[in-house]
Amino acid sequence: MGANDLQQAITLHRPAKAAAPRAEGPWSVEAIQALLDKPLMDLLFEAQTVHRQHFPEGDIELATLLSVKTGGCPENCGYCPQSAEFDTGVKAQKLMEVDEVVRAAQAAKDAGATRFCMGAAWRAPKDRDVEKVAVLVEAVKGLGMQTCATLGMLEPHHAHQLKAAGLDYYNHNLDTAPEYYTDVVDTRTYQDRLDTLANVRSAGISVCCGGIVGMGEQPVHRAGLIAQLANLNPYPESVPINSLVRVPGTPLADTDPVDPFDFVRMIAVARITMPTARVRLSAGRQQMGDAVQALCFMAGANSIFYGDKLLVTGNPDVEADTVLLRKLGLNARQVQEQATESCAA
Ligand code: SAM
Ligand code: DTB
Ligand code: SF4
Repeated sequence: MGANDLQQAITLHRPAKAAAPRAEGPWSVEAIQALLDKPLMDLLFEAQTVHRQHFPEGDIELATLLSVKTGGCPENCGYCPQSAEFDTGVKAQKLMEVDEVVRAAQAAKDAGATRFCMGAAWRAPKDRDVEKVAVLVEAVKGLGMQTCATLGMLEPHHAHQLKAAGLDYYNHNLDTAPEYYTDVVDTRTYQDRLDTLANVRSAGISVCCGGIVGMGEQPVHRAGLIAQLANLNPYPESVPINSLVRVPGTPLADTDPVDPFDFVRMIAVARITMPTARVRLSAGRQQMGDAVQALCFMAGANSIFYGDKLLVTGNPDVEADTVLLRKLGLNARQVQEQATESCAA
């Protein structure tokens, strides 16, 4: 084949046309479904184009999680190892003391994390719980980190109290489409979730809201989740996309694993529909492999949970992530600094 033939073959295979920047919402479920159904390479190209327009530096945000109050939760979220209804072997623990939390946050900061997210297995915190968490938030903020908390449903006065303590983000996921929600949890409603998100917004706290892929949902439910997120006005500043961690003892433990390319598609569509959000490649990375994670970054993921543990399940360790980021040429400066420090130690 001559050079001209080769050029022609390439041109015939894929007309080289840059993806047009998309207008922002409102998004119909059908429009999102159409994106999810695109040929993967076209979808990746479009997502990467949007990504580069809004995040020219291409850095990956590193957020560390800590379960500050573990297990014994009265809700029955079918995916969750911390529900008291399921026998998962998770031991309930009371709220951690401030100095323990500060030690963990300082260690996360030293490892390169910029955000620290405190999770509590509550349906909704009581006034006295919020008072205690406010102390934790203030202490972590004092270390110069961005603060995030995920504590369950919040009343307006709780949100204001946390904001006053220095809370930057509140994580509260919609998890799936409204029509599938009752298949997953029935101790609260979708509207309860939306009400908490509105309370968080009104208090001036940035919203971290996403969902889970791989809970036995249909493709239309995946499109429905993205439509809900992208049509929040404004859409969330952070969008965690979790791949279900199938924990023995939970009702969803035997669900079929999600096709990795379908997961990548969800990241890409989150990026296209919420162009300025930090899209977080969240739970499930331990089961994912480096190549799929690399595709997720290509699709526009620019945040990860960073640290050996999520809340109660595992996560790739810091060293593995450092190696992966270095191999991919991501966060070159941070990775370099960390390597120098560990050599000096
Ligand atoms: N109790 C609070 C709540 O439900 O909002 C905060 C903690 S809860 C563990 C935070 C989020 O973690 C859930 O909304 C869900 O999206 C995610 N999550 C929990 N278990 C998971 C699992 N096994 N796999 C993937 N994501 C999970
Ligand atoms: C989110 O979207 N994922 C995180 C965080 N927000 C709180 C939690 C993932 C939990 C995975 C299972 C576990 O370790 O409990
Ligand atoms: Fe409780 Fe949150 Fe787990 Fe649901 S996801 S059982 S509310 S800790």
